[in-house]
Amino acid sequence: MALTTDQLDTLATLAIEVPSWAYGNSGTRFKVFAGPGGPRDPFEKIDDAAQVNAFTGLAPAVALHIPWDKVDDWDALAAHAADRGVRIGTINSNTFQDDQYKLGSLCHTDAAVRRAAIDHHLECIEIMRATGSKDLKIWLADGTNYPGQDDLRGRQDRLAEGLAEIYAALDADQRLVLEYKFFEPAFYHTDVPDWGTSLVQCLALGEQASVCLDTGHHAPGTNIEFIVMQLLRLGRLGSFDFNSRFYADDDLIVGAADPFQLFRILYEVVRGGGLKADSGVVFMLDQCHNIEKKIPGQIRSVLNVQEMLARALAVDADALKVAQENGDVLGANQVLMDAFYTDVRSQLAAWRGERGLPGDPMAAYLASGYQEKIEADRVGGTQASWGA
Ligand code: AOS
Ligand code: ZN
Repeated sequence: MALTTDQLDTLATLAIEVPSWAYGNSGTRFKVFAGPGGPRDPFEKIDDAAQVNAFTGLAPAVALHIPWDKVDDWDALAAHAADRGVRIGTINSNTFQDDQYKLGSLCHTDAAVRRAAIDHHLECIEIMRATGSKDLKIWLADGTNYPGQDDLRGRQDRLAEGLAEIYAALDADQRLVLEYKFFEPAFYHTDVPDWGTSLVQCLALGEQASVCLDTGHHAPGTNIEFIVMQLLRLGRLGSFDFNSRFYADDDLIVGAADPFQLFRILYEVVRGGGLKADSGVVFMLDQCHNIEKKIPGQIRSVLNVQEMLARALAVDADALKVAQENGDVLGANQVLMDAFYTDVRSQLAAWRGERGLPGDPMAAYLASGYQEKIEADRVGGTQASWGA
């Protein structure tokens, strides 16, 4: 089963945002292994991210995390990105690393802490204006560890208040995307634990607020593609944070743990119009590469998304519809599985060749000498890391 020209053209619309923090050192609470050649500042992170785009043509934007990626001159950073053929994508706020946020940020009982958290987001919006970024992504570590520790309802009201003030500061062409996560770092309750809570808060804010779905933020067994379908149906799927997981929020390479799940998610994206420019869906990665080299890890990630998207596009929609309407249970399932089992690799290699890209981006990167060069050149300074 080969992809048609139309399907290949649709595939060409895929644009992935890579996370700046994927290029720095990361690890677990047990150990962070430093890798030679790690970027020392946001400019070098963008240099590395630009390599992913240069070899795959799939990653034209870089998501930043504030304050990790703060620079004195935002114009210079945006210009640097443009010079490297990429742009600044989503701005991620961070209210999880200051001591003052131990008991929460926007949901904290202390108005002074809430003020600090709101002001941080207002600063992020200024950075969006300076860099041309259109999306503010909010993930809150807010929650509690023990029943009775705080008033669940009070926290939800404070959250709504804080978000409303941040939302009111957005320009007409900017958006707020609210990420949910069912646990961690809080273990009893999380203030935005699920897509329903995120959606309810977004609906109260207005049209410029949507849900961010991180694929690692669900209980095991959750049918994530159902959530994708529902949010697209409601026009409120703002963005993905793609990664994969075996156990919790593992932040491993997307498609590594369960390619079939990624296929099912991307099938619902195709089915729900999520690839169309006016859908507003941003395809971000949120990953860490603890033991593998970062740039190859990111190249593998964007290729995995492309490959599963190609298979999702290969679903014979007409045959599927007929089987579904006839109540042909196994026939319908087979149509989907036929597409999933389609080996699209040689067709994708040819497709890349037609676009002036290497047929095998991973091999081309490894042969390019870039890795050896950064490992030799980047001596001195402090390597960036998750949480830098
Ligand atoms: C945290 O679990 C979330 O996935 C956030 O998106 C976070 O900002 C990101 O993982 C960077 O740590
Ligand atoms: Zn995330």
